[in-house]
Amino acid sequence: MSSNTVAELLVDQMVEAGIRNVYGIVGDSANPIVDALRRHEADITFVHVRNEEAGAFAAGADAQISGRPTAVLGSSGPGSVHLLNGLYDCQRNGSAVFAIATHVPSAEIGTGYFQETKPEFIFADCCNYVGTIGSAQQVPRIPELALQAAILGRGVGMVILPGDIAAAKVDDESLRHPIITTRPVIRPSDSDIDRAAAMIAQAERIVIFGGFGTRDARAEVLELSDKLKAPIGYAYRGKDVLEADNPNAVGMTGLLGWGGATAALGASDLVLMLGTDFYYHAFLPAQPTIIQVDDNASHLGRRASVDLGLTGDVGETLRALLPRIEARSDSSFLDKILEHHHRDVRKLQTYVEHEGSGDGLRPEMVATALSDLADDDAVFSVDTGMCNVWGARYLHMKPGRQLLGSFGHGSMANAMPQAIGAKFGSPERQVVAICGDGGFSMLMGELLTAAGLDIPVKLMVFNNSTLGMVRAEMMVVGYEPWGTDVKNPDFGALASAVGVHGERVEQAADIRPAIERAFAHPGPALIDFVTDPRALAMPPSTTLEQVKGFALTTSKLMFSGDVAEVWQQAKSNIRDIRQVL
Ligand SMILES: Cc1ncc(C[n+]2csc(CCOP(=O)(O)OP(=O)(O)O)c2C)c(N)n1
Repeated sequence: MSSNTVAELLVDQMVEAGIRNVYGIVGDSANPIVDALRRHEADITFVHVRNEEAGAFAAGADAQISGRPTAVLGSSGPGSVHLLNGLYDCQRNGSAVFAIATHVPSAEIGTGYFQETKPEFIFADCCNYVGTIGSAQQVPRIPELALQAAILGRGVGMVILPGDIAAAKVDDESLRHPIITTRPVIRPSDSDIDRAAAMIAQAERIVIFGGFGTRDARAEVLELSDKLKAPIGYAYRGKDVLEADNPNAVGMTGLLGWGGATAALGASDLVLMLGTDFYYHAFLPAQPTIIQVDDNASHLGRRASVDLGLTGDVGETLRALLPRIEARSDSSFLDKILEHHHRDVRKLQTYVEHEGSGDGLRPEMVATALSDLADDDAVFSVDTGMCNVWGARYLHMKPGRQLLGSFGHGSMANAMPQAIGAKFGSPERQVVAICGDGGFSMLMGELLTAAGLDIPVKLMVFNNSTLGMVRAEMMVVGYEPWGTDVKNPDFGALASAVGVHGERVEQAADIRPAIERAFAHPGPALIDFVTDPRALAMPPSTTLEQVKGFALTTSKLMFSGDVAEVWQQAKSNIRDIRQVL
């Protein structure tokens, strides 16, 4: 008979797996686990958040920044249901997160007991593995499986644990084994690598398009680009890897796209998709030959009509491929795309250099100032919404900088809790959250987490008093914007009231000094930037349908008598409009 309870052994296994931080909220059924965590305080930190959803966002960010698995804890019923949205984010971002959902007493399961839910069903779709611990005899095996599913499967591994079983003694630890945390090296066969080399030799205008899977292969991707004289475009999750210090970087394509990437893809005859599961296949051209490399075979060919799909780590694959490729001297395609790229980048400077004639600060100016003033190895998190656009276009990546977002799940409210998790994951680095006002207010309780635990995150709220991205989406397809206004307080004053350094900025001249003060402040800080709600982000290429949609919306507004709104919209974006015309 072991001397451990299920809860004690579980926490022991978490420590052994390398988990240092557990995010969550206590609850009756979780008490045995919380008590075990208390006794392991030297090895593992319990981060008491204000909403379990935020805990899950934070855990995912911590895992991504630290490279270690992390954990979340939600108690029976509502406590674990709150985890759901954040766990989806972790799963879609491939973050190794061990989730503990405690459950109603085992004897009551199936009776519709107080707080009873069916966690196996609720979480089935957002976890690599969900294991219910129905008796102490299933420990240590079920936690082992869940931990390994999180770490080896890069996603969420969950255990469901009734409170009474958490407190029960473990009978037999004989099946305990060291948690397996090492992933295999995956590389395509030599014959497939030869095929790829032959296809590359045939092509004239080659473009590399990379994503998160290039993370450990930056040097190899840059070497390939240099050898082939191929421009490098990237998905959002590849931006912090491939933009930094890369003379051949040509930006992003897709809805948030900027720079020369869209033009490069359109003009290419061969695309090398490296470690990317880029969703928006409409932006991947149909005409070129496509070679895709991904260590997850299920990603191959699911977004584009791929001519050759190679299952392999990007680094391993390129190390095998590079010696089989001849270096090229003709850089005319690359030069043309780079010229296009630099022209587009100059266009993006319009509202960095000009204040704009609308109401409020230009978000482009604020984002550029943040990029200029942040540390060389800062971590940024960007909220879903227009902040995604400002982050994509105006945060300049340097080697060592990292970018977090809800890039797979696309949830609002991710930036502040991800910043909290990033700070625990890498306490010595500066962490800057770029928040929408809608996103920030959705999980605003986490301001109290930052204040109460003195977590020195820098929260930058782009307060445009509207759900701006949806407002823009409505206008693009011809709807009158409706249901998008948000009545906000002075978030700077609100931050000050809870003990966080807070400021509100309304004048362009105050942007940089306020950021400098927030960055210099030793504790958490928030700046409420009052930005122009009508600031539009022109897509990389404006389609006729989009122009028609805008024209339709503005004419509807005209006919409904809202001429002032039409005038404001035009005034806010007059410099962009001139460039399109
Ligand atoms: C949880 C959640 N609810 C709704 C949406 C749909 N949505 C996407 S962006 C957005 C608006 C975001 O507004 P805000 O945070 O104010 O940022 P802005 O776009 O104005 O910069 C909405 C409602 C979502 N993605 N996630």
